[in-house]
Amino acid sequence: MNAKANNTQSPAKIDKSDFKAAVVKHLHCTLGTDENKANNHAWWKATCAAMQEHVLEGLRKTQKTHYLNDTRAVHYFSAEFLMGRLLSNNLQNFGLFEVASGALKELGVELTDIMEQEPDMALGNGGLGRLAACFIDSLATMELPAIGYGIHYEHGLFRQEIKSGAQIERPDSWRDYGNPWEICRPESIQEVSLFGYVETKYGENGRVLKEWHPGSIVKGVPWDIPVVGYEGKTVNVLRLWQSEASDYFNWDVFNAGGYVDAQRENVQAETISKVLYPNDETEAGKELRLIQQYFFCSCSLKDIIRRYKRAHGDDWSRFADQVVIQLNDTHPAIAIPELMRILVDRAELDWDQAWGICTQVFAYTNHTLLPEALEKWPARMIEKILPRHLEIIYEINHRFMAEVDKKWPGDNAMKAKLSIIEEGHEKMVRMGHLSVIGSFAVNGVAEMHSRLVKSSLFPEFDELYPGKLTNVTNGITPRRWLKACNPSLSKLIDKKIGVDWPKDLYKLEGLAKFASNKTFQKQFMKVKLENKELLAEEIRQSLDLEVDVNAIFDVQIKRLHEYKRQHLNLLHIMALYRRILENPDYDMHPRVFIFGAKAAPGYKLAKDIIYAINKVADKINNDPRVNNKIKVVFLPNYRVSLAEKMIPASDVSEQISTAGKEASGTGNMKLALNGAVTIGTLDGANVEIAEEVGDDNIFIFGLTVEEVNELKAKGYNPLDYYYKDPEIKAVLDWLETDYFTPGKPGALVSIKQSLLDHGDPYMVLADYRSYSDAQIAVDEAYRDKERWAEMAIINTAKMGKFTSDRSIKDYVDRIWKLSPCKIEN
Ligand code: 73E
Repeated sequence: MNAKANNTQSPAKIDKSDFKAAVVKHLHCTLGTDENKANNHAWWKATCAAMQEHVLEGLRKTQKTHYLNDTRAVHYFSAEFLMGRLLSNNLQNFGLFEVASGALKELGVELTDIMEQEPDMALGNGGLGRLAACFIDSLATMELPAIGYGIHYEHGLFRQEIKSGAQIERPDSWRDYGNPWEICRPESIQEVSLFGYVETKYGENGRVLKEWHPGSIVKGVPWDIPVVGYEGKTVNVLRLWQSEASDYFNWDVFNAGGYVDAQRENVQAETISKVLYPNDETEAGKELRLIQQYFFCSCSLKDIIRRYKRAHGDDWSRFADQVVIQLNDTHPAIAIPELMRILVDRAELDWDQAWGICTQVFAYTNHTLLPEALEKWPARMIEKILPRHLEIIYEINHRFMAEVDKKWPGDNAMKAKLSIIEEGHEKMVRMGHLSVIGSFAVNGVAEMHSRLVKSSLFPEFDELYPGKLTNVTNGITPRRWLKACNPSLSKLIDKKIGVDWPKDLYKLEGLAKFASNKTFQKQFMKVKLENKELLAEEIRQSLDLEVDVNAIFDVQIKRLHEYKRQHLNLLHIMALYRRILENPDYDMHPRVFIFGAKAAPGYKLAKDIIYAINKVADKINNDPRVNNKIKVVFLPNYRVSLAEKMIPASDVSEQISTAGKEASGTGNMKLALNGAVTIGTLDGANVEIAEEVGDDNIFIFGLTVEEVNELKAKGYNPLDYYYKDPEIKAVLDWLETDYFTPGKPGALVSIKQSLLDHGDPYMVLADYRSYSDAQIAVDEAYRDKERWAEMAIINTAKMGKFTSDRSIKDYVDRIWKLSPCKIEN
């Protein structure tokens, strides 16, 4: 067949007229409308459909090549993938953005307008889910065989509205009008068992056989989202499982067997993949969450095994050569006993052989040290939902305890400490311990975090398994986080250093030599100003608020959490306001403080902080005495697509977590890449950003981890700071009045209480003065236009290390041992 007629010629050869014809064809034949009737939504869908032709062709070639080459592949197991929008990404990666834009223009349509029609795929909470999305982008770009496995949530992270200053959660419905990228694969449906009981039988030669009689069976339906690598050669897949009632499971027969009770436990199958738990950094502890985790792990393992068996039959000896599974935190840790179950109970391998395979297949990434995020499940709950898995976990632990005894003979305290089972009034299963024991590699996500994983989270495991614990510093994809989201800066960079940087980010280093060049400084800052104008327009539209683009755009965007300390930022804003009220000539460069943050719906103080930011914003923005020196902006519904607008327009990046609490952070990298200068603590990846840009190009403040620990050991008393620093006292007392909440005194008091009565667990007051001083230094630096431009350029120039391609290279070289596989066109 004529390739052109089929419209599947290589994307490199597509021109404007081809693209136009394809869009019009889909408008007619896929959507049943025409150019005169089509609205932006229809144009968006037709454009996606035109793109999807190339995407699917790339996917087919990739899958065929991987199959023919029987490639070893990484399987990235993650309960979250925060993909955002895909049209602009896919156009960019195929090199068709300009072509599409021109083609649509000729049809009277603005590409950037129709891109706004795409709902974000918000199947994640924050950094952990976005990291997974960046990683699969890099894997495809680097032509590595990889599959992402996760859950096809019907509702992603809630949509945030702000009503009278407070957060309201609304359901997210990302596929209400159909998602043009996903493909349902009914031919690869899997079945997953739940509940029921285990029967012990005796086989030949007295072998103990375990048979799990499930109380419920659900269907897992796979939906594939193609993942297009940069330059469009490899198209990998993100496979997301949707739960459905099983038609195979016959309740009448089951009940006739006498297991009537089991029916009570039958979960509504469809509820499993209904909604993403909106908790970031907290463990939900809910039965449905465990079922979600098991559901997607079981489907994914069976999918992997089906593919393996197609090539290798029942020969398990090569499984670990072909398959590596990366566990994105402990959320998929239940995959470890599930693979053991499949190997021991189903494939009838003996325990040691099965365990040998498992411990060569799994690797685990730890993302947090926060105690409230370390997953533990009541043993009773696991027993109820997954009775066989609990037995397997006990057996793993039994054997592990023997290992511990060998290393530390007779040390029962050590056994209790390292055991997978935490004894207490309720027995709990520690998923972190299970993950470390069942994996061949364990990594933290930034140098400092990995050091803390070794020294304070798992020190004994580090002693027991030398070399198992390691670091892979996080990264971000420069394709989305610079090339696509900041086209003006990208073009300027292209002109200056060539076009190779999206695939080799260390090339940005080439900008450093122009950092003090006045002409380049002007060009760089002109782009920043244009981006600020675009964001100012967004703010106008969203909040009906005018902001001055010559002011410093100071941005804090991340989930709302006490440890991230948005309230430290807020206290400082209140202090500036107070300084201006006390001295109308208070000398500062105008600043716009911009926030974006969602709070977990059940996290009261986090919601109170959002409310406080909005109330303080109302007051300051409408107070003529402020004379526009400060504006406070809270942009609702922070999400990937909003980040793409905010990041290019930022001057200052707020990375102000308590030292030791933010494992890495990735927003810090995105902002610096786009020329924002960081004000931050020595926490997470900030430490490595500081190393790269140098002390002169970052504003570091606050206690170090060691100082935090010393102060805690000595006895931290926030009242010391309250009484010694009149500004702290004044702003905290202000929160108790009705100044910001007229007629509602005390509406903001919970923040003061958390800092004074509840011990200020994240040491906001201890770091306040140092933060305020650093902000004065920021202000001074910004006023020196040339100095600031130089700092901003250096920040962009020195971000090479933080491409997710580098992270993936680290994983590949040190953990996964994968080779690229070229896809011929
Ligand atoms: O520091 C970030 C890190 O950059 C960390 O807080 C975050 O992961 C990012 C990527 O490595 C993270 N999220 C979670 N734990 N760590 C988490 C925990 C429970 C549910 C959802 C997310």
